[in-house]
Amino acid sequence: MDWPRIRTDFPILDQQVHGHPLVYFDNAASSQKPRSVIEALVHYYQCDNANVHRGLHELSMRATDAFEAVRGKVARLIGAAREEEIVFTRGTTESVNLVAQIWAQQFLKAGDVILLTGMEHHSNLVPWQLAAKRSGAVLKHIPVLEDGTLDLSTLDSLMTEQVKVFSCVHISNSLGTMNPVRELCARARAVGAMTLIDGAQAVGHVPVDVQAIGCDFYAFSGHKMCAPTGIGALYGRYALLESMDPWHGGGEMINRVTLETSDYKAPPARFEAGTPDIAGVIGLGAAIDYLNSIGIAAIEARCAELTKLAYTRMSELPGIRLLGPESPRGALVAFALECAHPHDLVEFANTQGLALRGGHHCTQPLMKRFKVPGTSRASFYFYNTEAEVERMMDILHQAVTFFS
Ligand code: 7TS
Repeated sequence: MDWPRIRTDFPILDQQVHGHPLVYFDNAASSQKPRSVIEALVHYYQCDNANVHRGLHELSMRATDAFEAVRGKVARLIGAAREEEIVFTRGTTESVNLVAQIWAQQFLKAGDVILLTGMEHHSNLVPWQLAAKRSGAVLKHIPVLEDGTLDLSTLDSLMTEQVKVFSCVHISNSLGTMNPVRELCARARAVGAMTLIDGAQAVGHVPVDVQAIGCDFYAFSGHKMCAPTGIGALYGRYALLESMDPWHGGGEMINRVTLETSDYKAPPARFEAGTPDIAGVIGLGAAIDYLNSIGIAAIEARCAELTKLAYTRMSELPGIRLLGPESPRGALVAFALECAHPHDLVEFANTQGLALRGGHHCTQPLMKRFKVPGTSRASFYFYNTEAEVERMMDILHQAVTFFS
């Protein structure tokens, strides 16, 4: 694969920051966008812009065709059985909230158990806390071991008939841990629980097959996989989506409306009230085409290479603590330096043109578990290079000298 050429597809990477070449290692927060995605947005607004679904004129039909074609692309990317199982949302957070509000309101009762893990992003934790409060259900968590993997020995006692919801992150944004989602979903299914996987760090990074995983719902965001911000999706098993009430009321989600009552369209339209983010969806489609042109397996292998190099080189730094399992791991390395607070380190790195992220990464309970106020995190995508990893190492060595 010609990775140096692929890198040139990302115009933003070719710039200086504070007099140094930009090294962008904050991909777990948001990825950069290739020219083809940017051009798809410009093309849509310059040539096809119109509202979808309602128009019989040419532009509306073009916009609708382009919009709806992306549903199939998403379905194929994540192995859904049919494209009607894909609901467009603003991203992972909104997808989880849809399920934690609508599914939970219909099917969760007082005393039921919602089983999560100790490494969930707040967006797969707080919505369930709200659902528990509303329903009287009880929250439980699979603990995280010192090596950053889940303590699966607790499953026999935790995965009981009372568990009605099991949800966990596919790849942890704070540890890099790749959870055995297929096995976990099988265990949850065996006790009759509904399953939802948070795939924010997985889609576009590793091959995802929701049918092989065997989950009921799968949530992800476009912006972490080369698509624009503000667009993502919720996969839901069709029978389940069909059994659910609508979420937002409004245009596009109804069949017939009287002053007193309405009846609702079948999924996915039932969950997509109002004018959607048409440009965002078209951008998501362009991102999927782009990623497929490289190949998700090749992307996974490239990210694993860069991550392994970074992990190995970073483990040589004096006073560093690396969090999460060495391998397998997602494309990130989170660490704590004895000599510097993460925010100070990230500010220091920024003066050298290096974009890291420091803080709790929206996983405060996990930081508490590891007894750190936060960590610094370098996260990679396929357009990063070995030379950038080496440049980061220079900067980290300088930081150790500076702060010690
Ligand atoms: N779940 C995981 C595992 C995530 O990493 C994130 C975002 C979300 C959910 C929420 O995604 P959103 O697109 O709805 O915001 N993670 C991060 C991060 O690690 N740094 O900034 C955002």
